[in-house]
Amino acid sequence: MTARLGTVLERDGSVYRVATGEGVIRAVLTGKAKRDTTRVVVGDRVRLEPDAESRLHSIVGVEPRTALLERRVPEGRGTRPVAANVDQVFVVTATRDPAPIPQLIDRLLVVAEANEIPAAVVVNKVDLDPGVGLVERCRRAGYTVYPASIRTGEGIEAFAAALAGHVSVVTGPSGAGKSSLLNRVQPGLALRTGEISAKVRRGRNTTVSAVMLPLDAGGYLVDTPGFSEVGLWGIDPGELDTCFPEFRPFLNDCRYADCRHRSEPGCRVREGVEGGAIARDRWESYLVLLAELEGAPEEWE
Ligand SMILES: Nc1nc2c(ncn2[C@@H]2O[C@H](COP(=O)(O)OP(=O)(O)OP(=O)(O)O)[C@@H](O)[C@H]2O)c(=O)[nH]1
Ligand SMILES: [Mg+2]
Ligand SMILES: [Zn+2]
Repeated sequence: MTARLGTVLERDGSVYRVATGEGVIRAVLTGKAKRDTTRVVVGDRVRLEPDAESRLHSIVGVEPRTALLERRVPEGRGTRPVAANVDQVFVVTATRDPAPIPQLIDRLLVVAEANEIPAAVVVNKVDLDPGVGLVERCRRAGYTVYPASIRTGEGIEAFAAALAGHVSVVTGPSGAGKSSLLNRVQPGLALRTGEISAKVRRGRNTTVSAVMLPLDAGGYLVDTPGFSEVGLWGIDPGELDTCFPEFRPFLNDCRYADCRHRSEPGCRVREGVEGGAIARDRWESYLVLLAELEGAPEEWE
């Protein structure tokens, strides 16, 4: 029997929704795949076989991944894979409601960089506040920024064009407007969105798990639940500097090859900060993340 291939769109308990050439089917992990695979995630390309006894297909194998976006929940143990085979990440932040947290944006950008997935930033809710400083900050760091508003429609076309033909993930704090933006890009999606006040009261997200959605314009996008904290893991502290694109031109010229760009003599990054080529608060984000990585135990607990 020849297994056919599909792309995992969503997981509901132990059942996966998988897109195949003949439509969307439901499948479960069985046998060898269950033993060998730590986790099947949204975006995974899986091999499927029909199961004679049940209406569900069996996932009998997972194709090698080209990329895996994962993150660590600080209170949790180990890492949580979010999506496989994505080729770009959009960090979505609001200009207001909720107030943007530049440090959190930097963390999410570092997660993308460390996973070697190109990242861009969507600065949403520009109808509430133009967020000029925020837009500038991200552009100066070297990122493409899409100022956007689902109320005025600003930036939606440019964002939609950037999604077309790609497999993209949107990530960012709860309430930033990720699901709202995706609904606006493709109105038929009808993703659930929520009022901020209701979220705060309930203390939970409107979007509860990652889901991959086919786009009419070609490609897929993955909506993820927002979160307030993201832990870093598995990044060599000595390589964190390369996760800040605007640091890269300076990295080879520090006096010490293993410079951590704190207060070492002859540090070009530090000079870049003093001279204004690197934004000070980006460097400060770097220092916070560096300390976190240096303090992190090699293995979890
Ligand atoms: N004024 C304004 N409100 C917006 C905009 N985009 C989204 N909102 C509102 O912000 C609230 C949160 O939007 P969601 O799309 O649910 O946010 P989310 O990022 O998907 O949140 P989680 O699923 O919890 O992670 C909703 O009430 C939206 O109507 C915008 O551009 N301008
Ligand atoms: Mg959402
Ligand atoms: Zn240095």
